[in-house]
Amino acid sequence: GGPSSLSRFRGALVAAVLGDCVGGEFEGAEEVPMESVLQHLSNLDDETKGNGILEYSDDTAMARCVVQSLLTRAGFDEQDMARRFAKEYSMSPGRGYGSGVIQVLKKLSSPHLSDVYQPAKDQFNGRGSFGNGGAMRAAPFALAFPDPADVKRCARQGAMLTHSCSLGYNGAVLQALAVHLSLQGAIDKPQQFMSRLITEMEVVEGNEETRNDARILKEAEKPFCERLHRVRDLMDRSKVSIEEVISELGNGIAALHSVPTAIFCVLHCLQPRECLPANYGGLERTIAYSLALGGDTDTIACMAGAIAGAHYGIEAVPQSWIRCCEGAEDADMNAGRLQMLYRRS
Ligand code: 8NA
Ligand code: MG
Ligand code: MG
Repeated sequence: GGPSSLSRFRGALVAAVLGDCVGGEFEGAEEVPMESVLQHLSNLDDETKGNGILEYSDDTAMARCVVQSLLTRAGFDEQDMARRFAKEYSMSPGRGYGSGVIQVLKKLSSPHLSDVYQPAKDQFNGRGSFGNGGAMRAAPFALAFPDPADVKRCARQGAMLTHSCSLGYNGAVLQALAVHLSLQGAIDKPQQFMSRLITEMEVVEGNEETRNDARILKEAEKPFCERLHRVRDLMDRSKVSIEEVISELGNGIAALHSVPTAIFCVLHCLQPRECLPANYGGLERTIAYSLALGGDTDTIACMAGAIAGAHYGIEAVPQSWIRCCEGAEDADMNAGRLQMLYRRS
């Protein structure tokens, strides 16, 4: 479909859920052979295997809260969103949340809380979390607002409800921007897409908080910009091994070690690759490749899925995968509602 078509909205929200659900199988694994990934994915096509439904984890649970809040409040309302995160956690605490964020979610459910951003600020001795938990749920912001200024501001504020370190919330801004650009067809020109992301992130990271956090954590002055330059260098290479991707970009639970990685997965899989089946389309390649990196597979595949889904559209998503994943049909319904909000803004 054309820029901002319904197909792209549906692809983004649905493929994010698929990445989370199919990625759960390998989460935390150090090495994931591609054969294991392909076996896992081919089981989804084989209904006789009856491996039941693959459940979604914290990534989708929190993204659903973001979607419901944006739709119900017809925009960003931090009080409402915080309440939904807290309620979702108390109803299903077993979705694989990060060990730190659980404390924030418990505090957010207190009726006496006056500042919804305070619990996140108290994390890690006042430094705040740099985990990818803000980024993993950032895609819906790109699907709710057409203006990139709104996308950046709301993705940042939405992430700060749990992640107050700039290396956490700036990852959410980057992920939302990547989905925003992809929705408009910007990945048709991958080099320009990367240049636009870098230009945007130069501004996003050009402030005192980012410089401070980066210095304390011994990162480059503009950590996400530096990683995006690495993505661009890897894109230009004809052959890149999985080991090189992991050592250059990472596959971990920090936003810095996973958001640029997810972006790379999408760009690397625009073309057919030797290690991936020839009958796979780009979206299937992206998800499979994300899983083969190991580490935080559900979250990297979820973020890569959102960006790739916005690029290829819903037609690229295998029906059999949708049927196997909890929450995928729901995401499909909500994508249309988000597009209505997007068009109204
Ligand atoms: P979080 O805010 O608890 O952060 C995740 C982890 O990152 C923390 O538990 C810490 O170990 C570490 N961390 C974050 N900030 C700091 C800091 N300032 N100083 C020192 N350590 C820090 O949780 P989240 O919402 O960011 O979740 C991130 C990931 O954890 C998600 O992928 C989610 O799925 C989950 N998770 C990951 C795995 C895995 O093996 N990759 C397993 C279970 C859950
Ligand atoms: Mg998860
Ligand atoms: Mg994860």
